[in-house]
Amino acid sequence: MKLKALFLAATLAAGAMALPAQAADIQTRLIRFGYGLNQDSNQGRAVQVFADEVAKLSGGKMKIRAVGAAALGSDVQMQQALIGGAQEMMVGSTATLVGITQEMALWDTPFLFNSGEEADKVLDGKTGQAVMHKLEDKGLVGLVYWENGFRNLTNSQKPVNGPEDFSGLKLRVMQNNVFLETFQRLGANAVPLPFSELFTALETKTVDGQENPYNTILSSKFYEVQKYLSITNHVYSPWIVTASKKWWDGLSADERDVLLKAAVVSRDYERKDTREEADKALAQLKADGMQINTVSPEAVQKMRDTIAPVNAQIEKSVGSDLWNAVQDELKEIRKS
Ligand code: TF8
Repeated sequence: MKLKALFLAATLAAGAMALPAQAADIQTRLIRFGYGLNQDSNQGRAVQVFADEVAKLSGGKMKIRAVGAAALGSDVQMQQALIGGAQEMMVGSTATLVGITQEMALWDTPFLFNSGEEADKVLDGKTGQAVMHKLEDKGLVGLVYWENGFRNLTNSQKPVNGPEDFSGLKLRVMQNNVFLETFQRLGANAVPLPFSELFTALETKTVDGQENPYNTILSSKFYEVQKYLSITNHVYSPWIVTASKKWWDGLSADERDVLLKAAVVSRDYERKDTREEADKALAQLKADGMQINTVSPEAVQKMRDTIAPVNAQIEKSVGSDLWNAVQDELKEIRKS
């Protein structure tokens, strides 16, 4: 009798574990998820992981329709579609959100993080989450940060060995005042452009260069139109997965839970994949014929000094509380 009861309880427990997706309050949903890079990129791979996980956790009821290569629009256009409720989800640079939520400018601080692991701790910690939640006042819901990566400079004209080499270069920057001012201070002619227009702008020599992580320089084939890659690591860029708040507010708790859980799975996959691929991407860019130089620590220090005034501007737009909170968190992290 006892054994039978035990067996029954165990079977029920096993059944219950397989059950949630069916029993949970989950509707059949089609979720349009846009992103800017090619499908064959660290971004595209992680979107696929997210889509698979959402399907799994929802018992196939929630279906992600992933659309890459900015086919649904640039980051800024997609953000507006999310706010208006015409699109459900996207992933893109935090830098392109600064026009909507100025606190995001915190992540544009040049040389803020020394490693991806430091960035993870701050972004997933108190300050990172506080900044993310600011989006909700503006009609967006932030789910997780992914790694875009440390940014490096490419151009078609010359190797950049220090701040003096920026003069005369026409560089595309993200549509964001911090990036604009940073590169103006370095002496470049900085031109804000959406990423979706960048390849053509480089190809037609509308601009001489741009800056992005190795993975993106490779997956967007910039090596076809850029000769020089100068390693500066001048800023760490996060990506952020966002949802339309209009739409999110109409989801059940179970549906939100599926999306949040899948987002965390995709985040962990994406950061690992991005870090593993970065070194390989650099080697591949070299093999593809790019001329690569590492900017010396002394020259990097000169760059830092030249752009230091940008920090005051960032502190002003994000507020001293957030600014100091990140500095304190970094001090704590660097102690251990
Ligand atoms: C940039 C960004 C982009 C990303 C991507 C489109 O340079 O680094 O690569 O925003 O999601 O614009």
